Amino acid sequence: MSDLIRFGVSLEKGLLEKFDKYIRRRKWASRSDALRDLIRAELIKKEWTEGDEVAGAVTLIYDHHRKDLLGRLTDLQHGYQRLVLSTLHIHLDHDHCLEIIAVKGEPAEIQKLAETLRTIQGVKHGTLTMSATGRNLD
Ligand code: NI
Repeated sequence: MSDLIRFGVSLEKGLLEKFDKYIRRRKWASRSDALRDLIRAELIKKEWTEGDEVAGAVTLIYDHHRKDLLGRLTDLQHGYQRLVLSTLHIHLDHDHCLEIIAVKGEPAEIQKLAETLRTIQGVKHGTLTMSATGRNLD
């Protein structure tokens, strides 16, 4: 574990009250925990714009009856094999599938893959969860 360093933070009273309210609502145990998570969130944002390797997940909801779409999705994942770590397919109901594609690699390439996947005809919703490899977060 990294060495912990204590430091003082000066904030406007009103801003601190808002921050404490936010901390309670988000169920953080302390200001330190909240600051740590918020700093990491900012570092992750930076990794997605300036870094060379990130990790995340593409989540897709699509029409199960579109057999052409299934083929296209699989072809794309084979094409981007270096980025795709694993895929979880869930049959949501009679008509819908949920697919979670775990990805790791160069940020711009992952965003391109996510954009390509979520704009396939028949995909009803697609999101990219932008996370990190975890290496640069402490
Ligand atoms: Ni399915």
